[in-house]
Amino acid sequence: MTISESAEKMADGAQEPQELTDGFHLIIDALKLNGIENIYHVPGIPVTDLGRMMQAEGMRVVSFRHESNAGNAAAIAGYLTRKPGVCLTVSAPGFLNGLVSLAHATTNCWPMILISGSSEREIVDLQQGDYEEMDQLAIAKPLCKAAYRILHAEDIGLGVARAIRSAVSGRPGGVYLDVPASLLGQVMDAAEGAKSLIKVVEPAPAQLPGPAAIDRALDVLKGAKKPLIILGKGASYAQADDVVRNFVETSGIPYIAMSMAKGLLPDDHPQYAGAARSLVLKESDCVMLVGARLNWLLSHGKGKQWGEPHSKKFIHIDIDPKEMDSNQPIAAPLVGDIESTLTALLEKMGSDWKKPSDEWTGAIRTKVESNVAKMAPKLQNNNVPMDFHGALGRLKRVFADNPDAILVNEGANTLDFARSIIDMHKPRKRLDVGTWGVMGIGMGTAIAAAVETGNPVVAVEGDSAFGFCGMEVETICRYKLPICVVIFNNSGIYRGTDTDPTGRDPGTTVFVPESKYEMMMEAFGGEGVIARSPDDLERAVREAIENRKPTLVNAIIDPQAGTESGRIGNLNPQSVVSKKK
Ligand code: ADP
Ligand code: TZD
Ligand code: MG
Repeated sequence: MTISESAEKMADGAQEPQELTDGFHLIIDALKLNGIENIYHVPGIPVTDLGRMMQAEGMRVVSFRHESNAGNAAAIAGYLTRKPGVCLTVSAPGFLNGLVSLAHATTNCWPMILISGSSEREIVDLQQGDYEEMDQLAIAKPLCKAAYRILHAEDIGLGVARAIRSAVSGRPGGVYLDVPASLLGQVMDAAEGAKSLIKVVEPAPAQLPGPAAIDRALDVLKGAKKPLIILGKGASYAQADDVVRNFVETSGIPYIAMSMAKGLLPDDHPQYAGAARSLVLKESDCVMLVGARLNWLLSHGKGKQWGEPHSKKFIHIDIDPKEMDSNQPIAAPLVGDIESTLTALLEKMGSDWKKPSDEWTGAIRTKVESNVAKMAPKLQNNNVPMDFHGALGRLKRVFADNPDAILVNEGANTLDFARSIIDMHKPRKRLDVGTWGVMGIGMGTAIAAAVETGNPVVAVEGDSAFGFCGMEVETICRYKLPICVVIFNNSGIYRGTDTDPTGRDPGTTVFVPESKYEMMMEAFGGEGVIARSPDDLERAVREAIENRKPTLVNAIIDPQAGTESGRIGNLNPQSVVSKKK
């Protein structure tokens, strides 16, 4: 029924005046009914009023300057909360800007819903040239886990419920929800509307491997002389922190943590073998993957790094059966959720589980200690200009004293060095570029981290990485968020030293030297600081965490300090021809 039809009906006096609801309010009610309170948004036709009404109805609506940042915020909100993070955009260009983050969420197995307004279906489908015309549903479909369009107000409850369940059940991922402009204005009886909403019951049901799979895995573990556990961000996403810790400690098996799983158990845990990574990957004879894929980040489980030729046995816990045998044969697949699976393993392990030999754990401890000792003096340097070690050595101390602060991290050298130098002490405190290594996640991630947790956030950003999302410092100031952005300013991508061989232009990877990024924060009322020494840097970041004011620290790093592509330079293709020259 349209608004004028319902008004006519009321004027006729054929019925008592009806209480009405509309598409706008049904969407809001459906989201709120399912516990979704935060929206990451860029306004415009046809969703401007939807954003306003969401705010008026008590939702927290954070308006961004660019949809890619709003989308990255929603993606990480999903990771942090196990509820879909919601990004709300306009049609065609706004939708496309949000799409990279939807694909990023899907790739990382994080629940997210991208809600985009869309234009008149009849005109779009006949390609008659509507305002922001685009067949968004068709474009989104291959890039996310599921995509739906809602055409009728009475289907909004169902559409939102399907989106939520698709995003969080099984392997989580991104969902696209297409909301045509005409849907928002559709009206229906308020009581009928309320009845049409669905509160999703158990959106992410437990999944248990059968008893035979548990026995098989324990047999493989018992046969291992040099076992290793690898914790991935699926394990930190699962929020089964106590069970994970109990399993690791009961088994006595050394473990390493993938980037975002750092801190799931504190990085100073005696079983943590992070500083002996090369040794454990090479020498282990049995590897148990817990919410981590054997993708490029683990060299697909093969090659020199893994001590190939090897006959390692793999045990793999993952909620997605298709992940098994994707790169290496899995001797003991455990298809299930991490909490249920580890609980089932623990029950059968009992209290007299035989821990790995002192020979294995002792060799790892020795290696960890010698590597840590080797690194220590580098981390204490007070060089000016700063290098990565001197700067990060100080930030390591700051995080040790502020274990609840959230570290957001992107860049190449800035990412790789920070990952190995800064210890994390609590779960889900390290948020970074994820599986794709996307530059520009920083500001959206920092904003969502502050909004979802209320904790102070320190975003350690390569100067290039920051450039992809830097305008959101205005958003940080506008919402007065406790975020300290630290730019590792080496005046370029990897290094600030490239030149154009023809002498005409700047080299392709360099920026204006020593750009004054701190002025960007000052422009919007935040604190801007230049740090030239490790002392300056440490002081400024401690102060920002303490006073929770939006702050940008421009940390000047030696332009020569970095290496090409950080630690993954080996992935660059080589030109034989230009080498010859
Ligand atoms: P990392 O990059 O840290 O190695 P990945 O993103 O590669 O981690 O792997 C995460 C894995 O965790 C995915 O394969 C995903 O299916 C899985 N996963 C996500 N949530 C759960 C869960 N609750 N239980 C089990 N596996 C999960
Ligand atoms: N575009 C996107 C969206 N993601 C990317 N990963 C890249 C481009 C390519 N890229 C990297 O992989 S790292 C990087 C780019 C542009 C920037 C590295 O420079 P930085 O860090 O200043 O951020 P360091 O500390 O100077 O190495
Ligand atoms: Mg740089």
